[in-house]
Amino acid sequence: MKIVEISTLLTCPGRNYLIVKVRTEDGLVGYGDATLNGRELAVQALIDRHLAPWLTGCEAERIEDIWQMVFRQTYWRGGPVQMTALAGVDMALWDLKGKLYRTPVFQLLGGKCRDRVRAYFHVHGRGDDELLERCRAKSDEGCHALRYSFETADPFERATVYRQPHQDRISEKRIEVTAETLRNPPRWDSRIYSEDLLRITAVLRRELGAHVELIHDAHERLSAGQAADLARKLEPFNLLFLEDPVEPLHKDSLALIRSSSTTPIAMGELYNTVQDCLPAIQNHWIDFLRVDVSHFGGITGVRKAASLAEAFGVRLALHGPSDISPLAHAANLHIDYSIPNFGIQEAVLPVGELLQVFQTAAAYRGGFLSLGECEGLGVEVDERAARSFPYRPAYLPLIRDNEGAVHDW
Ligand code: GCO
Ligand code: MG
Repeated sequence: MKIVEISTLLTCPGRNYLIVKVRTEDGLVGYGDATLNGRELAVQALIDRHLAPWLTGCEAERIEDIWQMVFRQTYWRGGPVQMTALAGVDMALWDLKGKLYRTPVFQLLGGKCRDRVRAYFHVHGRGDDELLERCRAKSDEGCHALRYSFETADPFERATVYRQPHQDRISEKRIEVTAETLRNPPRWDSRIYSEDLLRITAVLRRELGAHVELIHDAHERLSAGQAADLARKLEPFNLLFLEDPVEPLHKDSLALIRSSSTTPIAMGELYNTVQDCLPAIQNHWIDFLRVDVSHFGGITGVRKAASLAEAFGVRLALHGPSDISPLAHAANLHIDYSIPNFGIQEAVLPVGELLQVFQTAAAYRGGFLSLGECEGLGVEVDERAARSFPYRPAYLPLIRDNEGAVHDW
């Protein structure tokens, strides 16, 4: 069954998503997600101009072979743009194969290892009180795993507020910034943030009790020493994990954190290949691997990393932010169902205009995600609706330190 067309659709139902569509000679269609936040056009050009002509005519069922062709035979390996393009094509091929055999993708991956998938959600508050109130509300809804973030005022220059990356509470969308905002970015001070994090975490643990799972994302903003110190001081509060304590290029820093503390560590949303994950996994520096199905060569790529992690007792907590589409969130679920070393799933529920473009078989109830009856990924794409929400240029935010130098975001 030959591929006759690979095309892309860039849509902005609230934020930008790049949808990949693969069509075969039998008229079957599969969809995948190739969204790379802030670099959508680069991925789109790679798929439309380079991959589509090259892959047209290939056998659609030979998913691994196509994966190897794109990963190895193009000579230029890895990197976020290429691995996102590959991810979109790979996901679409799995979707298509599921539709061909009229079965959900998790069946093709070996079948279910669990009946439902434990999920965690983002909770953001401006200060201790607001954060606590929102955590309580989320936990009253039945969600007992919370990734908390907050804003903190500079004690010396009270007008300066430090913000952590977060998603809007109502729409669950990250607030993207315009070119104008990039010229005057907000400030950041890791020392002040670390002190406030310790205070806020103590409040949350005390007020929410021992059984709520707490997750904190440091978003690669700390130095190795700061992260090691913080991880050690967070031990009494029993986090499920501390995420991305250091930036991804500083993999060796994880060794210092591990030798200083027993706080579980999660990392991986900025890794693109199994080779990127290797040191963290084989040295037992992390407890949870958080790769992103859309930036890691799709389901085929993530399955490779999952097997490697399984051998070292590392569990998966796949990246599931609002900047990947319901197609990728569904792909996450199919993987979560079918791997033995699942940990927890980061979740965002589709709202607003997103629901006009994507109808997903994924459902959420009382802290768990599940998939209803479905074929392929279980996501219907309304292309007409997608076309009615044209691309809007948007950027990831920047921050600078108090002297005005660039700081990791
Ligand atoms: C998370 C992440 C994201 C990223 C975003 C960047 O853990 O959910 O850190 O929110 O900031 O994916 O585009
Ligand atoms: Mg993160």
